[in-house]
Amino acid sequence: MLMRKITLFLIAVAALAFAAHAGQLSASPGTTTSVEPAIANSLSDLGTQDEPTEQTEPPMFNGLTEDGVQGFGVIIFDTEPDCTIYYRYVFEGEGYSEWMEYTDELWFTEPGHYRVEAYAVAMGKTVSEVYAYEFIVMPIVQPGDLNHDGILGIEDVTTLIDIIISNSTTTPECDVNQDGSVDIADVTDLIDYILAQ
Ligand SMILES: [Ca+2]
Ligand SMILES: [Ca+2]
Repeated sequence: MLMRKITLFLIAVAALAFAAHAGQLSASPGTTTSVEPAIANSLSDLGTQDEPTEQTEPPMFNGLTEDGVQGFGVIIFDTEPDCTIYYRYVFEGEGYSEWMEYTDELWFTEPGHYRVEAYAVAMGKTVSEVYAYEFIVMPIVQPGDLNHDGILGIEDVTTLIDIIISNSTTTPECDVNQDGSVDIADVTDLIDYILAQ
């Protein structure tokens, strides 16, 4: 029996809550990397097999996001209907997850770097190469929310004052009025905003 060759497409979509940033995303199909596909003798082997790929080239960065993207959904398409897709992912280089059966789009919201890999199995045999997609989920920066609790409050004011007085390293959240510098005007603007809430 001739083995069908199946192509997978890994497509990324932006988080719904921040769809306004979707224009910054690259939605190009996943690019094949030069790896040897896994050969699974049966579906039941998949959960226990050794990591089936050996990277022979640097990873392809084909889905890098821009600032302000809070989450990434990955949808995996195949070119044949009768296959099972398996995927795994690695977050911040901390090691791969187990291979898991793909049933629905995947969502990743924790800020950091992700690599998702997928391949297809039909009739107990691997029928595709391993396709990969990489992306970075960036945290949303709310000016003034220095402690990242989602609220503008007195703790943010005191932290901002401390940073300015001690000349500590600033973060993007410190620039409350978004004028490119961090100074006392940001403190007063933050206080004004809190009082007006
Ligand atoms: Ca806060
Ligand atoms: Ca400022």
